[in-house]
Amino acid sequence: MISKLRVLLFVFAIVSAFFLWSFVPGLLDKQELLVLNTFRLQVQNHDSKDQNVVIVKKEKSFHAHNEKEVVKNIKVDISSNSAEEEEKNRVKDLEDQLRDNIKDNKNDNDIKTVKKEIEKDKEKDKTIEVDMKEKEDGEQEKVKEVIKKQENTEGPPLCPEKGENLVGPLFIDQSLVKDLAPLEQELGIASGGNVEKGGWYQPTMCTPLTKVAIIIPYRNRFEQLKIFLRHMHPFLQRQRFYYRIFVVEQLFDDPFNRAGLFNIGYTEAIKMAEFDCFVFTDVDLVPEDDRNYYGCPTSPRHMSVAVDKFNYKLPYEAIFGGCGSFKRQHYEDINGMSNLFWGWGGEDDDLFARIKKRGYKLTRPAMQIGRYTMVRIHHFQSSQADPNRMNLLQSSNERMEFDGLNTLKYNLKEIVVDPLVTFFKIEMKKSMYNL
Ligand code: NGS
Repeated sequence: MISKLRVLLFVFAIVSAFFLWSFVPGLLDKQELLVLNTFRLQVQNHDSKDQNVVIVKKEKSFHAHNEKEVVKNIKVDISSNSAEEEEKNRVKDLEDQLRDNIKDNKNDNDIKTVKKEIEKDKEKDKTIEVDMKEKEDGEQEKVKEVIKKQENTEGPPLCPEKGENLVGPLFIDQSLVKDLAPLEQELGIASGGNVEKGGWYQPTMCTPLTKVAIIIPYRNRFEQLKIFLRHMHPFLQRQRFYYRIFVVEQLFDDPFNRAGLFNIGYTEAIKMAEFDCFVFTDVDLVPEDDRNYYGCPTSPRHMSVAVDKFNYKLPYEAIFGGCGSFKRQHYEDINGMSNLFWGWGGEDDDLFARIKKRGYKLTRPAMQIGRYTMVRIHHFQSSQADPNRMNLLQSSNERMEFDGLNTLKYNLKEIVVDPLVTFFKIEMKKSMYNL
């Protein structure tokens, strides 16, 4: 009798413990705790005057509130998925879409498109390698080179390979920078900051492993540029290399030539310093995680793999738009980018074809690290699509030899050396290419 009672009591205890556990709100797992701590740090850094910030967890993200019931525009997604899982989920989404299409009797073409997408995803491009771990080995080669150079010289020790004081997921401040002067004061060397006139920085306590030119094609996006500079200078400094930010501005009214401007940025930057690494980025793309390395690993790299605009997914496997990096010798080897894409679209697909043709492996950060916010402030319509882009894409491989760095035409009208950035003001017209 007593032993029966004991068993009953034991079962009752187990059931009620389970019941209570499921009602305790906000229990965090290890990953969530890690994100929460980082987040707390960022909130404090962001708003040191406001001591009353409360952090609450809502479903899969944290939000910061203050007393005045203003919900701060801060949100960090908790994503514990591995890159592999992310990809599996993507294929699963497509399969669900296909099932829905069949259920709703959508037309054959819709179904065929989704089917094709799935096939494409399954047979994944073998030239693309996704980091499955946070740390890359890509810099090893570079480190060896620099150590060799350093052997007989005195000076500070080498900078750590992947920066220091990295934060991880970052707060993205999309508020307007009304006046650039206070930011220049805060960051510029003239008033005690670290950024040298012209928008460059080099670590002083250690010898940098690489010299990176950040190149931005630009026209009429000043509000976005200011937000970019506010975010990127501290970001890049934590990565502990020499860098300089160049804006290549296309003057006059011809259609925007994004790839041509990258080529010009490259050509002009190497006249200024011995850059060995080039990051080509749009002005409206701000990285959400500083473990996303802005140097150059062994092969060309596509960094903007998970953009909020695309729901943090790759829109297609071979995309190379947004932000990417190249070692100098690799960019020269592919003859840079094409100069013939005038208007929106195609130039990045052409670049992808060049990389493939030369047999380079493309690397990418894991989806949870290569995350970006596309700044929407003053986001005007993209330029008109280039009507000739599909034709050009037919001949990407053949054109590589005679369309690129070796056939670049432009006039450099002015170099403006501002406290946080260097501008190249450019005249580049279709008529220069007999178009
Ligand atoms: C493709 C474009 C790419 C572009 C991508 C994403 O269709 O240049 O869309 O565009 N290719 C062609 O037009 C051939 S986005 O939505 O980011 O503006 O990068």
